[in-house]
Amino acid sequence: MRTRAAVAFEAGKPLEVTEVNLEGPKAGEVLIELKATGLCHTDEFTRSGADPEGIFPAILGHEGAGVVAEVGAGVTSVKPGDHVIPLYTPECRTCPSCLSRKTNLCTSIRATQGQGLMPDGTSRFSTLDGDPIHHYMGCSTFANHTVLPEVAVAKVREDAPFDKICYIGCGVTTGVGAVIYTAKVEIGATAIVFGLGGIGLNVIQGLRLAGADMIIGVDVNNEKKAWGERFGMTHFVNPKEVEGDLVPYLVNMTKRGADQIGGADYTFDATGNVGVMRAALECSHRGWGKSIVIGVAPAGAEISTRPFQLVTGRQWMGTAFGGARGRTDVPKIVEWYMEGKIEIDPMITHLLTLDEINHGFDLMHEGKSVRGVVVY
Ligand code: NAD
Ligand code: AHE
Ligand code: ZN
Repeated sequence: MRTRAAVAFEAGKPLEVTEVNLEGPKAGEVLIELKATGLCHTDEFTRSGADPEGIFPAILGHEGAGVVAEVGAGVTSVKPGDHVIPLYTPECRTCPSCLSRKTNLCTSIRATQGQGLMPDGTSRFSTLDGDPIHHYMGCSTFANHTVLPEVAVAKVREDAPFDKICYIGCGVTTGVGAVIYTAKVEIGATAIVFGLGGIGLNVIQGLRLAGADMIIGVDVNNEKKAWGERFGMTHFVNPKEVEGDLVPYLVNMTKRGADQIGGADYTFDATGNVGVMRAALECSHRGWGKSIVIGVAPAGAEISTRPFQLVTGRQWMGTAFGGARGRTDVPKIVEWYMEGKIEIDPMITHLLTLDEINHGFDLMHEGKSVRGVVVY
């Protein structure tokens, strides 16, 4: 079949909206008609050429929602007409990682996914001239239609609006999940969130849901103060306005108890800046602070700190997709949204057509959007 897609032909160049060929689903695969997709900073990271795993040409996008149009042989968990969210972190439930119960990082299709291919080692997308186009993060949601392995498809309730729940395909689950599944934040905790964008604001609402007491938001953009407060932030810090070092400033803010040792119980990096990741670790509490890296850093970037920071009991952790097990947890997070436990609507600041997708990335760069969503 033919479908329309925004194709990244070359790193650093705008996406080109054009017709492409899409082969139907093979055994174990699902054809999805996408209804909406969010624009995540990770799409921009790959488009820009900063992703060491980036392959071109590719159809980017990994934050979608849509309807099953057709299923390949042997598919049993979804059927045509089902409403679904594509998963860049699949859940096969049979690989050693899924069976370990210690991680959400299913390994069943990760090798071919990283090569921009379906599990059989081929691509379903091609140009009208027949040249292959790569898949991206196993999802390729910047297209009217896409094909995914069954293990990478979460079935969700049918009354949930596509232009909101697409955000659960990455940003909401990553931010809220980092708090609930990865950090396992307890009632009354103190927390610092670095970067109040599409991910950081979801960390903040996750902290509110978990019952954290003090939620400090840190961003270089003062316009993010009101955004953070909207979702539960209790204090805001702009590092550019802090005199002296940021870490002691934040440690001082979190001082409590008889010994007056400061530091937050939990800190989160949602910037992708390795200097920020170090600061986040170092302002977590001596003895038990957990610092969670969410941000994705460019090729070649490395993190560092004095080992003393870890010797004295701080834990440096990372999270992908918020530690969520896609087919199990994504339908639950859709329920949380529909029941009003978490908010999504105010964070969707811009609705776009596929033809306007490059403008959506401009808005992200300018710090004007929290989430831009393409509606098909
Ligand atoms: P975004 O562009 O919407 O937000 C980034 C925010 O960080 C902005 O508000 C910006 O002003 C702020 N910022 C930039 N530099 C800063 C600094 N030095 N100090 C404080 N604040 C600073 O991006 P996003 O969509 O929220 O994504 C955030 C990061 O998370 C990206 O690196 C993205 O690739 C990554 N990400 C990771 C996962 C995962 O599974 N681990 C999932 C989604 C996104
Ligand atoms: N390709 C990059 C890594 C990118 C990365 O870490 N991606 C996250 C999801 S970001 C969603 O917006 C992820 O899921 N990581 C786990 C995995 O298996 O990729 C690089 O640096 O090579
Ligand atoms: Zn993302």
